[in-house]
Amino acid sequence: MLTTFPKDFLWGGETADFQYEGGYDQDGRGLLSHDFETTGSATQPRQLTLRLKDGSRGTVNAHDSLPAGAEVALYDDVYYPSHQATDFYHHWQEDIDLMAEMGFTTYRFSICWSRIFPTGDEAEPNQNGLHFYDQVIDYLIANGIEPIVTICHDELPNELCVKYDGWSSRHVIDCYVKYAETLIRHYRGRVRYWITFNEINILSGYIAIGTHQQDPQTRYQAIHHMFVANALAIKNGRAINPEAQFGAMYALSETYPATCKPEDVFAAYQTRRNDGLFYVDVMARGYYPNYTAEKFAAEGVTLQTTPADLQLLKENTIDFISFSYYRSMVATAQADGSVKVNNENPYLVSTPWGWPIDPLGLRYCLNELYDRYQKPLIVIENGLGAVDELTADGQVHDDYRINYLRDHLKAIRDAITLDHVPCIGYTMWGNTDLVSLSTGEMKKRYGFVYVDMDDQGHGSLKRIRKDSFAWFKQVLASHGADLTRQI
Ligand code: BGP
Repeated sequence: MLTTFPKDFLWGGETADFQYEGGYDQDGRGLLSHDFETTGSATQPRQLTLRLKDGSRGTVNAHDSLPAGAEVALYDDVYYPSHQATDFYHHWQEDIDLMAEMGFTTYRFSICWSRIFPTGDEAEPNQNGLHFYDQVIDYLIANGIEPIVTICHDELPNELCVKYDGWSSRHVIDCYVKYAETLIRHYRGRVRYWITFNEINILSGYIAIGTHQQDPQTRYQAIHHMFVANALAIKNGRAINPEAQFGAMYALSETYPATCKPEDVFAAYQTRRNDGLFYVDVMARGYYPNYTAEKFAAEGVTLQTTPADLQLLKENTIDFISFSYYRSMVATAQADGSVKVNNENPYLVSTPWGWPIDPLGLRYCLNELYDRYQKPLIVIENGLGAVDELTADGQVHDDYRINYLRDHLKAIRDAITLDHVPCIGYTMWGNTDLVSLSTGEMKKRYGFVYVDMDDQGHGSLKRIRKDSFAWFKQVLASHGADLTRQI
């Protein structure tokens, strides 16, 4: 019987290309949907910069529909966080050295689609792009770090959005499958774990699904095309590399009923199912579940599917389930039948960005997922976004992060040792500081490693170990047995 983490448990961190890499115009990389997104804040939504139909300048909230006739455009006087990000493109060796120093046994990162297929439509990949990740992957392996690769992290080459309206077109299925096959073939023998899509259950907007309009019909049709692309990539990927393990990644922060009133309990159950587990149901079980009809009717969605699509979904399900977990939320049934979901839980303390801190919710989530799917699980994103202060003598004392991570690791350990849930790995989000996805800020930091850069991209990009760096190193040296020791 296990009393702590299993010996072969995967320990590490993880990042996403457009938040971390930079080098947006280097070595043949094409523009990505995210390259047009400005910085924002907790109260100021990020914008896409536009050229309007009449040729004038405009902006739109990054998750809203584009005005008719508008297309995204870049302007010299605007700061776009993805262009430099925290410059992994030129710091990859130094950053991997720091991961190795902490004792990582895995590192999950995403490959930038437009670095490999700059417009998405080329017949042949950009060799410079493949070469960049050759160096990264080889260096990880040389340091005993197993790569887990996300094929698509909330993005697509911008040309696919402009020419085909992104995932609303079936043509993008072919583009994605060609891209996925290229990666699986090229990195065969070096990459075993593949994640087809990041947080597919919360993807929306031009930046993530590439569609100009954002109504439920457009979104769910796009998601259906992604389900088909996932199944085809798995089918062809298994033929290319039978050793490969395929998973998808979901945003599954837990949802609780606001009270024990039956209406609140049922509202929480339905919210959980419709907004989260629905996507896992399709990809892990291989079919649209029974409650789909009611879900789509309520949102006015009529899905176009073919018998061949449904057969593909059935025959090509994922091998493992990975998920992000940051917080829990609360659902309250409303008199008009709708559900209010928010962060207002009086029993929990929240981060400065209003996310309630709830380690037990992670144990709950792990149990819920294993009870429902009986597939291996990876906690692939977890961490604390906080304002870190660099002291005059160049240190960052982030005991709040150590506390957050320790409590969440204890919850995972309890799920493994007490509940016998097969959780096979943990990767902490943003191990090196990077740009926040939701706000585009630098001041919302997650890392073990501080990067000297501000919200406008100014700074030396110097890497500085925070206190949590030494703490995590101790945790890994003990294979997770020692979660208590303070540094
Ligand atoms: C997840 C994304 C990541 C990441 C993380 C933290 O949803 O997969 O890309 O950014 O959330 O979110 P944020 O950066 O907004 O704090």
